[in-house]
Amino acid sequence: MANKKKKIRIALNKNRQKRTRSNDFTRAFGDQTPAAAESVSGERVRPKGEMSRHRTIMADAAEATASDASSGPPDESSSRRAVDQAAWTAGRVLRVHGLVSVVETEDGRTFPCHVRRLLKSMAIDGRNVVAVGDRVWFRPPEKGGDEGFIERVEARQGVMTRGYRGRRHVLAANVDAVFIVSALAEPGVKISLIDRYLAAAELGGVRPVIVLNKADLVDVSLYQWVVGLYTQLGYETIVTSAADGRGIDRLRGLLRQGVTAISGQSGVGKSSLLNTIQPGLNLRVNEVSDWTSKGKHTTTTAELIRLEGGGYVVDTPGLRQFELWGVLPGELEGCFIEFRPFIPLCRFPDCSHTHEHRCAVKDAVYWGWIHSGRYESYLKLYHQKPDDGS
Ligand SMILES: Nc1nc2c(ncn2[C@@H]2O[C@H](COP(=O)(O)OP(=O)(O)OP(=O)(O)O)[C@@H](O)[C@H]2O)c(=O)[nH]1
Ligand SMILES: [Mg+2]
Ligand SMILES: [Zn+2]
Repeated sequence: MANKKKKIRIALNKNRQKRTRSNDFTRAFGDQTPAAAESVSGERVRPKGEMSRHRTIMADAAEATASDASSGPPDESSSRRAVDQAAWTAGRVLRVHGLVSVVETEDGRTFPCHVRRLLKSMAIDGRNVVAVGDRVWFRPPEKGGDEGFIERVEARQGVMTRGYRGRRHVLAANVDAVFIVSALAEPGVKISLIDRYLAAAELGGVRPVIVLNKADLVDVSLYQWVVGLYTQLGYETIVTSAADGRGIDRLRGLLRQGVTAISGQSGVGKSSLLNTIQPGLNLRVNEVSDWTSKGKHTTTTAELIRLEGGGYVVDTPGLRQFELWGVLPGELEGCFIEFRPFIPLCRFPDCSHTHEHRCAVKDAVYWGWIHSGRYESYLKLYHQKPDDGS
């Protein structure tokens, strides 16, 4: 029988199977060491794994095994695999331009690729099947053709995700760390936006580093409290200037290993920092020094870049809107690591820390143990108030 159909079960969010939050986060918080914070930041705050949803779809028998998007690399010894996987090549997605993704192989060659239709049908919304940083298996272009086909996307580890118009938008996949870039002036630090990115990093299992740029434009001593606030929480916080070079060596050192996403609102100097870190990179930066002018959003698509000193970076465009994605109200509290020791002390086990009486988190804010700006950020996220990142 030609074209035999077969039922297959596919996991919809296998990439979310992180360890559930452990119960000893109070101890980790008490340590106040970056290492302790790190160990916490790699965990999920809710047992997503248990909730992993499946969906049954009909597929060609051959395709069903070949396109199991969440399994490991192709197992050529398996007799069930009828598709010619020998022709598949492993690669990493550098850029996504509409329907075409540019994939780089281990030996540095790049190929424009389309995504196989079945993979699209397996994605939740049919878009964003492939994101920058994804590890994929693809069929290189056939003779005479110039586009390959992505056959499989490997499970992701470490994602920066946002919600945009009710959809999930993966900004960068398989990143180890994220630089949350903010500018001390032009446009100025916005705690609520930093906290929003921090929460996204906690949710995505990515280690955040806070970068406070344009230090040349201000008296840094006036901003020491921001450095103190985040350092105390265990987040590495670095004051930089793409103009006078301060802090650049520290950034360079951090970038040497793994993959780092560079995020933050438009005009804070993400591309400028990368150009200073690696002269010759020649990323487009905003030539208009007046940051309020129309010349905003200079970087328009995310791009994975291999650095000469080792490591990769993803330069991302500043986003007008950055909403958290896939976070339940009860999960949000875990994204604020300094709330964690107080949560068990609230009177109601399901306390939302917004209006309840005898809320230990609110008490901690009152006594100054939790910074009021951080609590305001929590409220803003809890009530899903948009944060204009433009
Ligand atoms: N004085 C000063 N200006 C800076 C610094 N870093 C960046 N700038 C300026 O800020 C403007 C914006 O810089 P970009 O690097 O394009 O900012 P971006 O974050 O990449 O912005 P998008 O690509 O739109 O997201 C440019 O005019 C830069 O010259 C800095 O450390 N000090
Ligand atoms: Mg840029
Ligand atoms: Zn509470």
